Amino acid sequence: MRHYPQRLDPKAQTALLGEIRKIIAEASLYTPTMPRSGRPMSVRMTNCGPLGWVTDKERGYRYQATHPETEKPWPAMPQMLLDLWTELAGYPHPPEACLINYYAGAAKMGLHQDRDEEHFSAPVLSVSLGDTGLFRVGGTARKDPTQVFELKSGDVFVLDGADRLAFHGIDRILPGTSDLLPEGGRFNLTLRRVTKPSLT
Ligand code: MD3
Ligand code: FE
Repeated sequence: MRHYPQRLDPKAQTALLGEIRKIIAEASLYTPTMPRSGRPMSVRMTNCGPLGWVTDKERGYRYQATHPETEKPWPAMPQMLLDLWTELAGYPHPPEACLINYYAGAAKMGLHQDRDEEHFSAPVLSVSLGDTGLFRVGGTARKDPTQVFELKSGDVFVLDGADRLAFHGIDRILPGTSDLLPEGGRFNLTLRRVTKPSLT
């Protein structure tokens, strides 16, 4: 697991936030629901790039090329994010999905693994914007001991190797820790590869 504290300076954070606002204007944040129970998640989500991660009661966790409400293709991934992936991911193919999570005041995300992708050889790259998030990460078994890190605005994390399948979650955000978002809260962007690159 590689942590790049403050990899984006305040100017770059503002520029990236502008790109995220444009994406949300086209592909609004929606409230995902858990498979089977239909229970709403506290985090709101949207995506950019060729594929997006979605979940609902009927069809569960999956990647798809369209927004679940508008059924329009996801907006393109901003060049800044593609460049960040090229620079830091160490993976010779571009990311296919960028999940945009928005945590308002009391939102959190329970401990889980990311395993809806076709393969796990590509890293996951995460960018945080706005209020600090308390990020909990353990091992590849749910019962493994966990550690908590603060994810601050402008921080980038790259998860590869064994850490790619580590259990992780967001315990809570710390309101008022960043001035980037006037409305408060936290955005997290996760860039992923979903499909196996073809050998040709
Ligand atoms: C550790 N998001 O969207 S990003 C998720 O801050 C997710 O919104 C969190 O977990 C958030 O699935 C954490 C950091 C992250 C992303 C992927 C990981 C940590 C990870 C994959 C494996 C291990
Ligand atoms: Fe995750």
